[in-house]
Amino acid sequence: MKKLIAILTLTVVSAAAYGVPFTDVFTIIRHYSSNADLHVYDTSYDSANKNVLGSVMSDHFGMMRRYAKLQDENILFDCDDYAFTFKSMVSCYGMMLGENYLCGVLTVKQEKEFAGVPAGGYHALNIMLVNDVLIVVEPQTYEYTPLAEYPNRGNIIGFIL
Ligand SMILES: [Ca+2]
Repeated sequence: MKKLIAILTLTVVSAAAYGVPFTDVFTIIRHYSSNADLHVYDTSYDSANKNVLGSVMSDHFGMMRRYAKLQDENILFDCDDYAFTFKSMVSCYGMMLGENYLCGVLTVKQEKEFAGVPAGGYHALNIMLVNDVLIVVEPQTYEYTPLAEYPNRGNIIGFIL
């Protein structure tokens, strides 16, 4: 048992040191969303942890609140803008911490309700690698779930990583 723990620890450490090859990410995404368009811009990615995720959410929420105060309503700032600004915030944390965190924008045919967003029409939200698990994040409510359990995983149109 001790040996198994040591091997598992080494596996996690080596994944953290060298990153996750984009081909592995490709394979996982393809497993759940076989028809989605995939746009991948890096050869490998690092996994964030829950602390980074929490900090990104807190900073993103603060930024949204700060700029929303400047205008009563802007209907053009919608789901895609929330998703791209969230992705940008993750990139800023990656720059600060010297990591290449995986965070992408995904577009989906919203056939089922998720994280407070009702079914119907099309939607944009985020995918992120946290503790070596791909999760789907709703950047308007900050709820998230593993891609494996995301109710619209079969209706994803595209990913920009
Ligand atoms: Ca928009």
